[in-house]
Amino acid sequence: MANETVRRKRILSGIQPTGTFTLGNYIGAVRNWAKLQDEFDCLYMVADLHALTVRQVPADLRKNTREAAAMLLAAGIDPKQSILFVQSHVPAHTQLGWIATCNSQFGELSRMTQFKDKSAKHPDNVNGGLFTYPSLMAADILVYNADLVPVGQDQTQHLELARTIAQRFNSSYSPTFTMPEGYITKAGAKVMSLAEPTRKMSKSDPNVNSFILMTDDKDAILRKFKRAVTDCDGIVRYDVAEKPGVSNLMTIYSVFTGKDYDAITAEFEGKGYGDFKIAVGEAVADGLAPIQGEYKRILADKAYVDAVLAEGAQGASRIADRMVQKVYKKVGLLQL
Ligand code: ATP
Ligand code: LTN
Repeated sequence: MANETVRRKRILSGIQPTGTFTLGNYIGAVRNWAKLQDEFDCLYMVADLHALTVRQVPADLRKNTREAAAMLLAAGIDPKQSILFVQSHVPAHTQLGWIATCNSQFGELSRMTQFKDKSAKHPDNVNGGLFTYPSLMAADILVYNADLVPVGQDQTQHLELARTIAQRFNSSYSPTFTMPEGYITKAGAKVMSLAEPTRKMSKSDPNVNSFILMTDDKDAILRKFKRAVTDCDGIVRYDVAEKPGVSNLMTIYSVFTGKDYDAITAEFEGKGYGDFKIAVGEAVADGLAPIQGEYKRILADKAYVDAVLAEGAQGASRIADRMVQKVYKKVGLLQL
């Protein structure tokens, strides 16, 4: 990290190791993380503690955590520039998490749509962690005094709570936490399911045709786009309300080719959705190929990945431990 007299803005973000990343994770979050490294001091974490809010098979969670780290490296996170770590390796998160929970209101947590969605999806496991998840996420951010948090649109409500907690703590005690801002790019903040384009693309969707995985090969990518739900008017035009499926494909195509929506409409004028879908599939497959190559190479060297994570945990702890001490003192916990 650069050591400058004026502190660069700090960035923190996280992703859960609940499975292989989707194209939604990549476009909405991870793709931007790499780009921000030159301008900001960045901390990126694999949020394994958050993953425990739904049941996990221990061996799978371990594997997914290392794979998630490898994928972040493959997608361009440079450990020489940024701090890459696993959430559970930095105890300060849970330490500040408790303080954040005690500064979160029951009503605020009850209103969280992710809590409502996930409780509906797992009615047999509506656990306390699922409920207080946003307080832990607030601690993830506040423990580093992060200025910016690059995430997809679905995280805005959680970010708002982090701001509420920061504000509440600062006015109850004394100015302590930086007010974090969301960093949400316009295009691709919410990539939709290919099967149900009014719902978010999600790696935990049971329908494998609803998402593209970062590890999908070209055949799978082309096949999934070919099956993507569109509409029947046959015109490639951006209109989220009337044409959510086509608009979603246009967003994806735009991200991978740099073309704007008007140019895409012009490109496919007079052609059917068949040609359009093939073009989207090819652009995505070509765009993901280098990342997939890197991913394979990096994952083959587990010792390297683990060394990056060990160093990352140290770097992150250095910053976060200081904040926990400061906060513990302010709230009146006895210091010896
Ligand atoms: P799960 O299905 O397990 O809930 P998820 O696919 O929603 O997971 P997360 O780990 O919760 O993924 O999200 C990691 C990051 O990816 C977050 O910043 C989130 O906003 C972003 N993200 C997830 N899905 C999408 C999507 N469909 N479009 C844009 N961004 C997304
Ligand atoms: N809640 C996020 C993952 C996450 C995160 C964070 C994102 C955990 N802690 C801190 C940004 C900042 C998710 O489910 N997508």
